[in-house]
Amino acid sequence: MADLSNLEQRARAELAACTDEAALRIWNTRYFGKQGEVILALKEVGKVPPEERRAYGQEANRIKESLIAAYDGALVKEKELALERSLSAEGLDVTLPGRTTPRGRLHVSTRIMREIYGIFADLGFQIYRSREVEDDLTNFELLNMPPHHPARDMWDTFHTTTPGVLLRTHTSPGQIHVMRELCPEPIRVILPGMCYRYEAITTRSEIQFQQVEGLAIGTSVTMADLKGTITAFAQRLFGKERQVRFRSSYFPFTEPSIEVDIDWPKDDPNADRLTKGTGWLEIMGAGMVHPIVLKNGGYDPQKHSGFAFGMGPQRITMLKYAIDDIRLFWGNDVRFLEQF
Ligand code: FA5
Repeated sequence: MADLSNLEQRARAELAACTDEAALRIWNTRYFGKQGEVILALKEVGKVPPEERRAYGQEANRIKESLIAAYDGALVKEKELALERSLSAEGLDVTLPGRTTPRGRLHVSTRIMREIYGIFADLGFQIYRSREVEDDLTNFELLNMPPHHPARDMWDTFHTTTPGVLLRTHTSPGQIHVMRELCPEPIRVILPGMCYRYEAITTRSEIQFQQVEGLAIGTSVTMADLKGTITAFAQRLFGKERQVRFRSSYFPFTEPSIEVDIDWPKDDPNADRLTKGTGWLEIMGAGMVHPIVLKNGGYDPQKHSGFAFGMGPQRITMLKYAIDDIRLFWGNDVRFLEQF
């Protein structure tokens, strides 16, 4: 059976000898931990002869309560002392500048998208949003790519477990949606959004990237309108000195088709790597809307014509700010993001 008065005296003396918080915590474990002396003394109440049990229990509880109160008081006092010690040792320099709260900002891709929207708004284009999860019919077939058409190989596709449902590989299926909604009205829209391709990730290609599609349909839209629109856009975004190059190309949904390149500054040491030694970076595909696509959208190719383009804003941002790795866009490294 524990000697309660001896236990209390010892505990109080040891508590008084504690000089810091760590010592206090050790004291607490010694007396009130799982195997703590006070806890064990309380448990022993069952072994006490019945006639002494009541008195023993009361005394043990009194000691417990009073030691806990003493410990709590000592802990509070020790914390105050520690604060005083640190204030007098380190001093408080009220002339130090305050800590600034970091300010958030728009992601560089959001900024470039808004810049693109602004330029096309000036040219009379409205924004039309289209879905990212598409069906095979709209992403391929209605764009003149029947099943097994070899052109489908140009877009490595993420399919879903639902047959015929996929992540759009480009914003072009939006052309079908907007045509079917607005036919037979003339159209002048851009369709921005995320696209997905099952491709190898490199410094210039990602599996997830944005595109901005453009579509203009009317009764006398020509290739000259397409070239004029793209040149006006490129020079507003990059400056008048930047050169635009049109190369003939192939897309199943345009006829004729072109690819548009912008010259990369020759003095940039990354020029060779990013332009594969050509000095030009491809920023978009484009062309005159194919008669079959016009028909699928509800328009009569005898009466209507149109142009379309699809550009990659990440590639455009790389050009504008000399960014040498496309993976930085979705890497979420603040050191990169806070530069814009
Ligand atoms: C297309 O996706 C066509 N739908 C574009 C088009 C629209 C042509 C309308 C004609 C009429 P392409 O696969 O070339 O084309 O992609 C267009 C642009 O998206 C490219 O020029 C490039 O800037 C960007 N892009 C393509 N793949 C990636 C990728 N993996 N990572 C980043 N940007 C990409």
